[in-house]
Amino acid sequence: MSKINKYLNKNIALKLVVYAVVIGLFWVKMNYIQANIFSLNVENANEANILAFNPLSSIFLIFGIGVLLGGRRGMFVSYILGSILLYVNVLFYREYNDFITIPMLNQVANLADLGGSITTIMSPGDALLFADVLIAAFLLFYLKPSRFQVFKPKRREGIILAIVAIPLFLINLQWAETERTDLLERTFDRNMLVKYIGVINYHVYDAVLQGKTEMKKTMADSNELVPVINYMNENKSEDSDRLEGVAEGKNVIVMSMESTQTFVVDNTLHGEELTPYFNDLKEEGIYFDNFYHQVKQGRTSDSEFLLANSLYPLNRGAVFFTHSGNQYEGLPSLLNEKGYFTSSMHANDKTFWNRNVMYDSLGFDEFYSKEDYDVTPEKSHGWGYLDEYFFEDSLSKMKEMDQPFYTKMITLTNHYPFTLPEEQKLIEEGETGSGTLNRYFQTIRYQDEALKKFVEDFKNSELYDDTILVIYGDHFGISENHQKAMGEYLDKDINEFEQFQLQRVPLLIYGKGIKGEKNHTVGGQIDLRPTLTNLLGIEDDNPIQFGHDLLDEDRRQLMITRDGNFANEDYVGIQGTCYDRETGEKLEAGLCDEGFDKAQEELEMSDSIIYGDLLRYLDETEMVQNKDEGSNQEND
Ligand code: GP9
Ligand code: MN
Repeated sequence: MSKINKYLNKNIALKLVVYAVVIGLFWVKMNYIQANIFSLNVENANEANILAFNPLSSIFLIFGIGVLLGGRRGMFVSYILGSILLYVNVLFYREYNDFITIPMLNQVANLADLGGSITTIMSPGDALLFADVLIAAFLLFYLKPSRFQVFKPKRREGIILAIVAIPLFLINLQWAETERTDLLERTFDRNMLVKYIGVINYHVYDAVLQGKTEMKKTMADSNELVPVINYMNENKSEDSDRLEGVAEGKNVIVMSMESTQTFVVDNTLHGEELTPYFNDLKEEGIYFDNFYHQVKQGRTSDSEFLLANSLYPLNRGAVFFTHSGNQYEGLPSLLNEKGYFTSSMHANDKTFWNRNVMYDSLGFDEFYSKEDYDVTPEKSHGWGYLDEYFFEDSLSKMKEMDQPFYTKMITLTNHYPFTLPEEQKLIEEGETGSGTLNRYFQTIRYQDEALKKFVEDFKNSELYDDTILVIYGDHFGISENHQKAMGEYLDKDINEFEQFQLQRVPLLIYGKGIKGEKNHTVGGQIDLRPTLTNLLGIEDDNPIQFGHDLLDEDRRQLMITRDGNFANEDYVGIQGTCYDRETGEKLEAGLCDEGFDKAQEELEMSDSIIYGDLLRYLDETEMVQNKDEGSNQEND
């Protein structure tokens, strides 16, 4: 009897060892990836420990499900699928410094184009990330020391594993809350989420979020718009007269410059200016040097969304894809009503970023896409039509347009991977440790030359007298993957604060009658629409806009990023840390509380509008509000 018992115990012990080693193997791998491949900004020992602990609950969960559904085979399938999931995240992270969201999966065609070739982000060493799969296979199927049974888990053991995952996750969450309270409720930053709950749990969280957001539209009703309208009324800046209507009745050209960051302006390489033409041009117009991009996963399309609606883009996916069917009160529609002919010009496939669909929702009359340009192989490179030819063709089109017109141009050549034909290289490559940054200097320099030709031709055309030109950068070109090289070039350490400040993009308003000035106001792309309508002297009857006219001297200076960070006149708040905006010095955290709260409030409100498609209730709600105001007056 005792012999049998001994035998059984030994087998149970072996089983536990196999469980422990297989779980341990996956744990080590996941830890390695989270700590060494992702850059999650671990700030102290507590965070490092949370990061090391957080894979456990998800491992118990996936192996538990595996065993429950298919015994040891099921466990092995979980091991393989888990490994693939981790690897997909590794590849995505290398390219985007971000984690995939479910809405992004609908954009695979776009993603493939965006990231260039997938082989460039894979490396032979990655095979090591799968070496453990072989060890796991051996342990699960072949390990059989003499007088022991091979590992044969019972299905109900799967339930036990999955149940153990629950307290493990609760411990994880409680622990994470010591660093960040209400983590799951108030975190927009995926890097932060992964740091605290781990990448696999993050995907579960993302799936729950997806379900919730899908519910929101179905459940939404017009009452939800009331607090939003009230918020807008409370936060409105007083109408300013500054430069109001100076461009009344004029045509508008808005030029979105691909991947153009402010750090290139007035900067040099090998003693040569990177943007010599823009540097001079900006002296003749209103140039903003504290203007930030506010995009997230939708990149250029997010910047277009900000401009058209003065709403924040989404934190997950590109709103151009996920909510193109919503009702909007886009700037193009407004301008149409005021007699403008509105168009967008971009020599890429019209389906890219779902533009052909979304542009209709925003109210554009026309979209001049690739098929409307004389795109030939000789005039193309990399992403397609070279900027110089795009500019040339676009100007000819404008000369034929009905006036007044509003047209948005989007350049393309200065896009990752930043390559150029030999003849178009006007400056030597950079000499930093990053090929990407080194080439970026060349494409930036090229773009400036193309701009010069365009603006000079524009100035010599009849359009000049009646047109204002607004030039802005759409988003960063150099990601934080290249921080070290950036530090070499700028000759400073690129810390969290500097990285934040690198998200500034140029903004210039230029045209006859507009006097040159340097404007230091802190703002972002969300402010473009109210700035433009003020210049055009147009009454904008859409009450739901988060932006504040950049030209208004009493404006609220607050720029909120999609991650819930912010910059205002005095501070920059990044993930709970407060900095002096001028010096970059770390300050007492409480000073930024107000900014963080405001950021949270506005982002949530903007999300509720998009997820609930609330603008469809605008007319109804305003009618009710007006009626209320009317009856109040009667009572007075
Ligand atoms: C593509 C162009 C570039 O049409 O707008 O897209 P991006 O990668 O910058 O979002
Ligand atoms: Mn872009």
